[in-house]
Amino acid sequence: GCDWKRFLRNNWLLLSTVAAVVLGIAIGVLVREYSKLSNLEKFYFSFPGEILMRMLKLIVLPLIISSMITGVAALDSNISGKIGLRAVVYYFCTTVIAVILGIVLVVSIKPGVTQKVNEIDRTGSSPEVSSVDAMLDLIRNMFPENLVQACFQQYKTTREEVKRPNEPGTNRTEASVTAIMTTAISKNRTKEYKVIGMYSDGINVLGLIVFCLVFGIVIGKMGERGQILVDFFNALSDATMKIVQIIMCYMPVGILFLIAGKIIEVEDWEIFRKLGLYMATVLSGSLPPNTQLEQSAHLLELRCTGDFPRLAIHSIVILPLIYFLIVRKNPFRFAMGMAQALLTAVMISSSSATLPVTFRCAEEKNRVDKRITRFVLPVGATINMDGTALYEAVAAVFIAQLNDLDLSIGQIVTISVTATAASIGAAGVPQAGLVTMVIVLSAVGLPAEDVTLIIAVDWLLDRFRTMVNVLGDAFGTGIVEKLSKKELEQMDVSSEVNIVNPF
Ligand code: DAS
Repeated sequence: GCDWKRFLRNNWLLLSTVAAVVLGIAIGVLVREYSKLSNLEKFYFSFPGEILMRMLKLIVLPLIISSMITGVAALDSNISGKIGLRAVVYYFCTTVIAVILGIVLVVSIKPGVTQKVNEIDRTGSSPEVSSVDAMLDLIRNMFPENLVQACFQQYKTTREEVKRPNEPGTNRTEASVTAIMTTAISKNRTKEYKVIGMYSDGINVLGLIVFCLVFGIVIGKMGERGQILVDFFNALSDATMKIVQIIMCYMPVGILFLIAGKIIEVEDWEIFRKLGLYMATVLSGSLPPNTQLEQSAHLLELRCTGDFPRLAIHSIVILPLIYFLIVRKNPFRFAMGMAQALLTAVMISSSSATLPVTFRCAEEKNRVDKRITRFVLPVGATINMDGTALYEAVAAVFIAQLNDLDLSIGQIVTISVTATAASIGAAGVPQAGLVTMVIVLSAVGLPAEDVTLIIAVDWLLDRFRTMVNVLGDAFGTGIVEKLSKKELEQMDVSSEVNIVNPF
């Protein structure tokens, strides 16, 4: 009776999004089967989905800026320091756990060992990118030279620019990655032309976060004169969240067309059948050599799908366990509260564009303190990527196995460290993890060009690692909130004392 109605009222958005996914898949499959759409028509088809993506990306910029600044300004710098430290420790520990989990499993299961890559054409040079370059580029991004430009950073993606990556100020990682992809494409190693462009539209979130952090602290300390700015950004933050609410009403429509459009567009339809077969093999516990599956041409890519079980262990066992041990509440209930955000992450494979939804779920459904979410979520979405870290470590070991290379303990440690760094450096945009993988490969002397071996399945894996990334951020808010309870309560008391009646 009444309970049922309440449930509907509280969850109508989630329910209609789920319905949209189901309907989208059905429509996608039907259109694919029964009509021959031209490429252009396929492109038109997902138009409503494209609009959703644009709206989400649009709102991310004011969201990050206003929430970071007000989040930091609202806290005493002493307290925000403590909260920040806790968040960073959590991010770091969970990322390292993810990497270790990935490495232990891939080293013991050895998915890449039986397959040889002799057939791969290795002529032509792939440009070099060292881990030093990667670190420098990461730090470089923290200090954008132009704040306005940081909001719509244009990565260097033309061939012309790739030719001279040695100029001062050039982000060598990006330049090299582009060169590698260009070579791969010219050798026809990949059909995913989009890859080249994937890095080209983005916000330099890391740079903005660093700036907003400093800005928030400064205006928080300025007293009365700073208050006008604090008020301004508070109002901006409220307005932004209102707009997010509006966008979310459009969400089911957008998602329906996104998923249907993707199903129509996928070329390698076989991937799903083989995936099922592969998963069945993995789940049944063994990988018998020379099965039919083993010989199939796509084995190379399929091996990487071992990432699914790994990602699942991290998100169903490890993260919930950490949450339970610290917060002492039901982690799955918390995860259910995040359902809308997790679903969105799978659908759009970008943790940055999912951020508005993550905010709403954490604040409205899970009732996490806004002083925590505002400050902790934007940072988490940018630097905390458990799924990406796991994936990069696994893929690097996998590629080493394909190359018949026995990794020493030292090299495995190097892979772990660079995979952690690469996940921090990866932007929260689709397939960013594939790009920063180049760093991991170069660090242990593997052919960086081999990232192209796993491109074919990356779009699919990307969706699930993005979900794990978002889940990790979400649990982080709950955990940091619990750990900071004392400070937050103290602040309530002291702010009550400090309220001065202006009249
Ligand atoms: N898809 C990215 C994200 O938004 C990261 C990745 O490509 O690994 O989290």
